[in-house]
Amino acid sequence: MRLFTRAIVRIPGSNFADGLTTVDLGVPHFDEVLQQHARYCDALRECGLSLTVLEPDLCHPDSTFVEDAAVLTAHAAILTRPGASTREAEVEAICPILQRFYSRILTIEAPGTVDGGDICEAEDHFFIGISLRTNEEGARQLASHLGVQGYTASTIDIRSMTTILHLKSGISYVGDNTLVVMDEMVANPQFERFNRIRVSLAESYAANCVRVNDRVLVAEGFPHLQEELITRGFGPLVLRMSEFQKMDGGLSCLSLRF
Ligand code: CIR
Repeated sequence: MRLFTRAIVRIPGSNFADGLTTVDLGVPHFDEVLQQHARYCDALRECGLSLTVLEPDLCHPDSTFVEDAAVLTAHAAILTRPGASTREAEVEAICPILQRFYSRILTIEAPGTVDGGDICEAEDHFFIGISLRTNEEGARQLASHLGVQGYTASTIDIRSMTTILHLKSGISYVGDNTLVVMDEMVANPQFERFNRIRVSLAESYAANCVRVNDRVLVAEGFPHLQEELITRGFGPLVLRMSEFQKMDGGLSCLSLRF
């Protein structure tokens, strides 16, 4: 598992609640959004990361979900081309920040679309979700960029799954050859070579967790996954995510780690 030293985050804007969502969990409370975000940033620092904290971007209410605008490998930053038109320009905003850290910046070109949330890195292999946001052409371009860097890639079509927005809403690679997988996807033959931690239907939201150095960030309120992680020797760091969940957001989307 890659060791991370840095992360980029963006403070949510006051119009955060105007972002896209497919769930009906109520309107996020902005004070609590900010608190949960601040705690998330502290957690990344506890994991040893130094943070680049970007100011709120009121032109893009979803822009706190920075993960969707880029895919960062050990060798290059790949700017995505988000599948939702309201999010397209988030990429321009993140580009100069990535240029500070990466000399090699690659792009996804039209008609390709890719959301970072659909990209799951598992050591030298990348799973690419084909979703309502990431299309086949975007996946093809991304796989080609990754191939040049020595990675392999394969696609997983999640378009028939109504309960998840992105691939990583349903699976996470937590290191030690282990995937955390929501019940609905656990039988996928592509996951056979991994140890799998199965997330029950009742805890589905928790399948989006994030390994950061020696900890695994996991959403609060999902005790079975938490126990399972402990049993297998992972160190869960539990974070309250209720307000981000209301906007289809999970732990991974709130940062770009590298
Ligand atoms: C969206 O619909 O684009 C945002 N409201 C949520 C994005 C979540 N991102 C992610 O899972 N990577």
